[in-house]
Amino acid sequence: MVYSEVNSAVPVVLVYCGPKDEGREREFQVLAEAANYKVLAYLKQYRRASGPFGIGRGKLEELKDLVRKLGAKKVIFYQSLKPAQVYRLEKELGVEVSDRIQLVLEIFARRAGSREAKLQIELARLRYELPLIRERIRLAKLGELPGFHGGGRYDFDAFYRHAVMKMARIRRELSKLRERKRLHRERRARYGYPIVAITGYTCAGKTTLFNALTSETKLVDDKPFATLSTYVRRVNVHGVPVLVMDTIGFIQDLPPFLIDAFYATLEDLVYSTLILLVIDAAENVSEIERKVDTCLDVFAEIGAISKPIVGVLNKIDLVPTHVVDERIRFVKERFPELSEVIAISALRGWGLDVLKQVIAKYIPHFVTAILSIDVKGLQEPVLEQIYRLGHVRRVDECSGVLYLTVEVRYPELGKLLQIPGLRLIHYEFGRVNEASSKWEENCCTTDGS
Ligand SMILES: Nc1nc2c(ncn2[C@@H]2O[C@H](COP(=O)(O)OP(=O)(O)OP(=O)(O)O)[C@@H](O)[C@H]2O)c(=O)[nH]1
Ligand SMILES: [Mg+2]
Repeated sequence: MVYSEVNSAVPVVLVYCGPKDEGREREFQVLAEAANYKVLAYLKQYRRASGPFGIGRGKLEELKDLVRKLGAKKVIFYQSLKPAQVYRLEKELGVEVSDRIQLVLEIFARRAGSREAKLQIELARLRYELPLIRERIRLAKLGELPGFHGGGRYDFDAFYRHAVMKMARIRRELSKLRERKRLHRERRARYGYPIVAITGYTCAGKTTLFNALTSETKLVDDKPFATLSTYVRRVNVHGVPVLVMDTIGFIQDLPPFLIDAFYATLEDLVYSTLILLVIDAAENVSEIERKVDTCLDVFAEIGAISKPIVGVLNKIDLVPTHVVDERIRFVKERFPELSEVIAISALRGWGLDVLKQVIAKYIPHFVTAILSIDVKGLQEPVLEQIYRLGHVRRVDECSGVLYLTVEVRYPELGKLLQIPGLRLIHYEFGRVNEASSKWEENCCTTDGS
């Protein structure tokens, strides 16, 4: 297929090699355009990529022809290419060759705002490029390739060493940033706010929903990966304070190293109380299926699949009511792991009241906490205050320390923790009789029995 319309900057030819899949094929082009490429032509081969060039000889000739005739400056492959394939292809085609992972990295790099996001992208880019540099070193040593930027072979070695050192530096800085985040998370947990995480495939409308729930004005865009960091805001849902979290969108076929480097921002999901999985209801069922599958795979990978997950079919302003009903039925049947499925339009504010009712249903209204206080410093008014705020279910004493098992309405937990001398040992959402065996274990170890 050859395109005549002009889009933007660098002219490219896209190559898709794999099973026929309209959703994936279209998404690849959307990504290329989001990275500001002008797509001149899109070559497709519906079979497994293999061989020294990743495509068959016949297709390679076709590709060469297209590149020459259309004046393309770059060729981008859907499938990940091995370093040796990149160099063979570049030699044959006479233009730069890259792949979809590189494309995703370019978009991330263009859009990253926070320091953490920038570092994660830089680390992912270096991890991706290191094998390519290694291959260049190998070829230079075999005398098959001139030195880097026209220099000698040692330029490659120096560049490689520099990249390795830079990666170590970035890892150190990232681990400091993550430690700070961990402390933030602990503080949040200390005050007992449940977290409602807004997740979903890229462009599903997560940030639009986040803005609607929190009255924020975070960037919304019709291009993929508008959001690259998690944002958290406190809101009241039916009188209960809740932290609402916007997250980075998912996309199919990401290599593990990119998930590792980038989706570390998603570790917050593991600490959430409820996951909202935003789904674009305006897409057809096979797209919905592909995208929800991708999201659930990531949840499983990061260990968040056991949370209650509510499917939120968004953009219902774009489809007739009977289609919305069909989509709801389809998602419920196809994904029984979703606790329930509701329909909204984040843009128009439709269905947000129902959404809040659903959120209220899943967030616990009670917390069971184990608190400790020194018997020596204990005074009557302190005990009175504790009894007024919560329901003391059990009192144990061990080596001059009192351990209190208190059931408290969850908005009151913050007040309880402000009582001088009182320390939070452990807490769990729910009343005492709802608490898990883990809670029982914890209780037993605390009172020394
Ligand atoms: N018609 C309609 N458009 C919507 C709705 N919600 C979001 N959109 C549009 O969908 C596009 C993507 O919205 P975002 O909120 O940026 O989506 P996102 O899921 O945060 O995307 P990423 O951060 O890139 O992963 C924007 O053009 C929004 O205006 C909706 O309810 N109805
Ligand atoms: Mg977003």
